[in-house]
Amino acid sequence: MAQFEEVSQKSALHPKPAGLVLQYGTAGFRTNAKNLDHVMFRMGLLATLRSKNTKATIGVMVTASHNPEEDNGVKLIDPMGEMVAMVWEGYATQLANAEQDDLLPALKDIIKREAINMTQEANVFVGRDTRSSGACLSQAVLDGVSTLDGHSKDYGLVTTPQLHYMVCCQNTQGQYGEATVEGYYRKLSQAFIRLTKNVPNRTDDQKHLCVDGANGIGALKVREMERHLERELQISLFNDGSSGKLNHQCGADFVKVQQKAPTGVEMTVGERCCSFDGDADRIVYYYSSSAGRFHLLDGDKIATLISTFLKELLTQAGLDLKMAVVQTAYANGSSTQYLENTMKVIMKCTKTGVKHLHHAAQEFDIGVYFESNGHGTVLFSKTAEQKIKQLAEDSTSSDEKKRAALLLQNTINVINQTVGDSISDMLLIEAILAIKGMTVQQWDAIYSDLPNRQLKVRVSNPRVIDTTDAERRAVSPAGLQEAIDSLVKKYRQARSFVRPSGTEDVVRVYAEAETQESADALAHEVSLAVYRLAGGVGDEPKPL
Ligand code: G16
Repeated sequence: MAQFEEVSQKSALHPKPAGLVLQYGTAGFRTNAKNLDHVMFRMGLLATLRSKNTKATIGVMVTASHNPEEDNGVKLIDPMGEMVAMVWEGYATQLANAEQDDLLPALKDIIKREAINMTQEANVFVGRDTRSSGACLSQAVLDGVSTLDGHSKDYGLVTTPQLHYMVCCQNTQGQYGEATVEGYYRKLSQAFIRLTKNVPNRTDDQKHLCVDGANGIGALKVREMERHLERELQISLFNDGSSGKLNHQCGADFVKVQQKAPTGVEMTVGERCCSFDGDADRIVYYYSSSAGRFHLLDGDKIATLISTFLKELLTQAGLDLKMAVVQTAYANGSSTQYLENTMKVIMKCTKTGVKHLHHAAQEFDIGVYFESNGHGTVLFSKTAEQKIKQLAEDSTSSDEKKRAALLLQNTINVINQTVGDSISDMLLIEAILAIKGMTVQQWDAIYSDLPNRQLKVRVSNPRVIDTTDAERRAVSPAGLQEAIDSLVKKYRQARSFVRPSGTEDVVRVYAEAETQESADALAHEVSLAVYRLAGGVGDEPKPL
């Protein structure tokens, strides 16, 4: 077949460094950009096969999100805008690691296993973040698509959630929205304005928000979005990429892990600030108190605010819909307690990675999912959306019910249900605070976080650590879980777990306890156990 000859010829122009082995991790492939050209070409091939296989448009996002500027990576997007199906992650790894001569057999193997009709049309949407390596790497993706005669549309610089949105719009024939960046701005901003416009007596101060763009794509896009917001939200943008380095000392990951303000943001005491990450699919909020203390409102606080708001609206609307909150092991113990015991919502815990949370959330009428790091969104089932619509249009329902149903409808429209989205989440949070007349301090006071600490440990192969129970317990290497258990017993209200990162070459350590000193000490001791039992490299971890 001519297509296969093309693959052999073109792939030689995107050679694989011999011996290089990469894994499709938590959110795709991620490593130093100089090792990724062949992966991108091959992901262009794979996305084309997936498109033929699903008879739908597939997305390929070139990004390494929160990683440093010199890294890059790729995330594959399935037809409804969700992360690519798990079995295709396996194919991706197979294809990325095939040596040059084995590429064609690997490709044919996938075609055979999935019984793909190679005459079927294929469509692939491609986007990239602001990394300097992005232009060449997305060209390699496009080359891969055209090699198998697929059609492609290059959206150029977009946020990851914008590309997820485009894919969903395209495959729902516009039902979810228009598959253009302008269409995205229009849908979200109209819903936001409808939510906030009638809130009485909002001052300019209340409409003001400081945004840290992480020197990335989110900064460019929030600027474009702002023009649509009719000054209902007034943004001071910092770290807009004009001088600083991507994710360096700024952005959502830095703020969450370091538990401190990013550099480059001029914070006024008590004022609401938020940080995006490098591809604008995560958000965290924060403020500083008059005593100079830094207060972080992470994904757990965001999930609490959103689920409280939704629960109140459901009660006012008299709608009996099943709502759940999905978290991971990183969720602060106080948040889980509050949601379970005070708010009495159904709670689920999954492995890290939005693909896991997203699927768990789909099982409910309303699934609120957030990772502590600020990655999350809300999913509404078709039934939930229909019931809300019916109520909003029902001329016999009371004013209170109607108002709640209309608020729910606009809430649905401001949310990007395909994946976590910094811009959409920001608009939702700002709308909720406005409607509830709540300050960031009042939001923060809903519950108090247990002090916690996250550390990274370098080991020769992070995958020697295997986990179970939604990553809360280690099953290998031998003796590690026992060591963690006995360290945890030394502290009050303590909990700790370890897991290999799927985006960086490290083991992540999480610890929480009654005091910050205890959380820091526990995190350090667990890091030492990892270093000693899991093949640590470099210097032994030092106390904080
Ligand atoms: C990605 C995933 C997130 C995950 C994060 C860290 O985020 O989409 O679900 O929490 O990586 O994963 P890990 O701890 O395995 O490194 P992003 O924003 O970097 O794409």
